[in-house]
Amino acid sequence: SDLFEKISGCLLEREAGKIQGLVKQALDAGLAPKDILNKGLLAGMSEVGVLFKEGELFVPEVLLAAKTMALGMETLGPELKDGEAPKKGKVVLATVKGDLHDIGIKLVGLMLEGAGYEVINMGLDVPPETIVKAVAGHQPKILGLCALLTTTLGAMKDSMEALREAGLYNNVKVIVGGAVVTDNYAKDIGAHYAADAVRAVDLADQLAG
Ligand code: B1M
Repeated sequence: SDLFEKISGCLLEREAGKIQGLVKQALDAGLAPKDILNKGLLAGMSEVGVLFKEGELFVPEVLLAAKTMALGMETLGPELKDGEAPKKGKVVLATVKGDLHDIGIKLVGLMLEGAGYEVINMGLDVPPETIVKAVAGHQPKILGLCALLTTTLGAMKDSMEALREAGLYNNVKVIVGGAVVTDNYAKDIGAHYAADAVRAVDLADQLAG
């Protein structure tokens, strides 16, 4: 459908005012929410990433693209949930200290909610001590951590160490993800790795079950 192209184009052009109308149009046209996400929003964001890397887009433009993406996800979010999912327990999510990328973790949160988890998203740039407090306070089954920068991987490890020091490591299963995270890195720091939001839900189901 050319609506997918219009949606990804809207992200590239950073037309924040138009995205919600387009997503709604796609939903009304009967397109599957998952396709709207993958072929529209995520396809657009990945092109933005390429242009950013090549130096053709700059931070303020990418921020606007991210804002556009967030608005699109707001409209799409309720449609990604399948109404009567069973209640599966709590998940605490955070993007680690120093890292200002929060679109991926929001997406992971949406999918987990859709699958029946109660999601507490602590947002971005969350220091280890705040993560520890959230785990102690909410006692979630799962803690999900996200890092998108090579320079913030260390903060992910620090968060795991803080969890151990607080004696909470054995109380919660930790899932980590984000562009720079690998399966090996996850193992090194004592966590489980999910490559994308769909796999994060599968893994949560395995670990929480
Ligand atoms: Co930044 N940025 N950025 N950026 N940015 C990247 C990550 C980068 C790869 C771009 C590039 O160079 N090609 C690069 C990192 C390189 C590296 O370190 N290896 C980069 C850089 C360098 C930077 C700055 C340093 C740029 C600068 O200032 N010079 C700066 C750092 C700021 C900081 O964090 N301290 C910066 C800033 C920004 C913005 C603020 C402008 C903006 C973020 C806005 C926001 O999030 N609110 C931004 C964006 C948007 C991007 C790109 C273009 C897109 C990221 C995104 O939202 N993707 C990105 C390029 C790229 O990734 N190709 C880039 C869509 C999202 C759905 O995907 O987050 O990967 P993602 O999530 C995926 C999976 O990773 C996984 O599931 C999701 C999909 O299913 N996943 C998990 C994520 N979290 C998970 C957790 C899980 C499981 C799976 O379990 C808990």
